Amino acid sequence: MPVESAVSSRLPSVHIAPSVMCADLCNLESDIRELETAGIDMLHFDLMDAHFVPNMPIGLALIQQLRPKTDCAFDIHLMVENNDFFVDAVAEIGVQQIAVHVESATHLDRTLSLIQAHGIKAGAALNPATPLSALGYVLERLDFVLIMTVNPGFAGQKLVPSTLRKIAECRAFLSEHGADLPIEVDGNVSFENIPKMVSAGADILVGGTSSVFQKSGSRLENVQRAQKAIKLGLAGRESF
Ligand code: S6P
Ligand code: MG
Repeated sequence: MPVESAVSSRLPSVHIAPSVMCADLCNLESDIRELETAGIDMLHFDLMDAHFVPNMPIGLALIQQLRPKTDCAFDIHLMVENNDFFVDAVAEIGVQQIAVHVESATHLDRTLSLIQAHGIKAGAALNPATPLSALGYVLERLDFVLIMTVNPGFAGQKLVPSTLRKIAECRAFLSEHGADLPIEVDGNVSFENIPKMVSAGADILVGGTSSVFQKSGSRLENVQRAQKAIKLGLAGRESF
């Protein structure tokens, strides 16, 4: 049975969402300005609690202080145990989408409903080893899917190889269920990996140390290079 609420909710183009934890946190405002000049309209925030994942790079205060300084959409990736606390906290700040890990959510359907009750897009995030079947009974609640292409917790990791076919299988799984949802991919979204990820069906690319924040180029040069890689990927979509 098609999931009517989800039909045609896919984004018209591929978006790059720079990962704020990879930015220069001492000069964050100037980093954001440079990204905006490059055409970026979405920022990815990794909220970790040092329990679900062993790290805690940025917190709520940073998101709150940044909110009035940019019109970019705020894309929140929760890697925490107490999901509902963080959902309420970031909703209060004003964010546009929130992804919750299926591995940490005890009551996944309830947490997705809570996100949507705040008028925010709700996504389910999957660790590399988590099967797509985990999405089966929450499809009606989803506005997007977040496929982790590294194990969550840290920037600068190597792609988990099976995740490339997982993106393609996720696209097929969603189509089979009539759920044409955007797929976000996160982890080692490098200039080399972007064409493969986009060909496989990725719509939102989290840009970290392997693309947007790569040291060899300016933010602007890196975004332009990523956009070229996206074009290659879109051309290759036909082959999937
Ligand atoms: C990792 C986190 C990510 C990273 C991003 C870093 O747990 O969810 O959003 O910030 O993956 O990108 P890169 O290119 O360094 O892997
Ligand atoms: Mg992330």
